Amino acid sequence: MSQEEIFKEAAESILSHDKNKAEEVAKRALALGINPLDMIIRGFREGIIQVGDLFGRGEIFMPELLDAAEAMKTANTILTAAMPEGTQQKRGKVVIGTVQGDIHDIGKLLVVSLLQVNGFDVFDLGHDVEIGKFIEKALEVDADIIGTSALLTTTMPGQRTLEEELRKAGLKDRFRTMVGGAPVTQRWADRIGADAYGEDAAEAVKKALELMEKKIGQPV
Ligand code: B1M
Repeated sequence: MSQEEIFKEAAESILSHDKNKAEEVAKRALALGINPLDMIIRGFREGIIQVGDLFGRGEIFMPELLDAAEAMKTANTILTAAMPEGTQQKRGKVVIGTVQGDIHDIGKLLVVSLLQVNGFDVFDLGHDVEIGKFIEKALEVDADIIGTSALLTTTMPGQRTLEEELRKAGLKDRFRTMVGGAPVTQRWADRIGADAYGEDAAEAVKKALELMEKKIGQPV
């Protein structure tokens, strides 16, 4: 079986919101030696995007969306657990979460895994996180970066609130901020004054490394 065929099977397992199938395909891909990240990005993610489009067009409803998300999370868990351990050298501390009012966490979990694999210490606050909690945790662990994920246009303003709260508390220079999530753009990041925007998990790692390099003035 070719990689393309197994990617297609992965997407189909999400489209048919079949958790058992998603689990079986994820495990089979690992047994075949397929890169777990490729499997998520080129396989399962394609399925969840199509599910989102069907939901947006009113062709499927909440129960199907929930089941598809569950199948996606099952595959994600299996595949991210199979990613290589992070490097010994710690590259920085990141506090991350999905903003208040927003329970989407599949993409954020992917960002967390990739940051960990790339040597970051990650403090994941979960989803539906009050803005104050990001600052509280960042102070507690002396974080370098605060990352926020927003999947809804209605919750994106939480990312702006974080910038405002950091400025009000005189902490804007102490922590770098990174924003991401499907409706988030570089333009939005610039508009609210975030230090970086990550389009996907791989870019989130690249931007986090750049922020650390700027902070310490040398490659990390
Ligand atoms: Co919801 N949902 N959902 N949903 N859902 C969307 C986002 C939507 C676009 C679907 C649609 O209508 N077409 C739409 C939003 C519309 C809008 O705001 N304009 C929507 C809606 C409306 C809703 C509800 C309001 C539905 C309702 O109740 N009527 C409701 C809201 C609940 C809430 O949050 N309060 C809701 C609920 C749900 C489920 C619970 C069923 C489920 C989430 C389950 C979970 O996450 N545990 C769900 C899902 C699965 C989706 C879609 C289909 C898929 C999201 C996903 O997992 N994508 C989504 C459609 C879509 O996005 N096309 C949709 C895959 C994931 C790998 O990608 O999350 O984009 P993504 O993450 C990427 C990048 O964005 C980036 O890297 C990740 C990895 O590459 N990234 C970062 C993310 N965070 C980052 C942070 C960074 C950097 C990069 O730095 C810090």
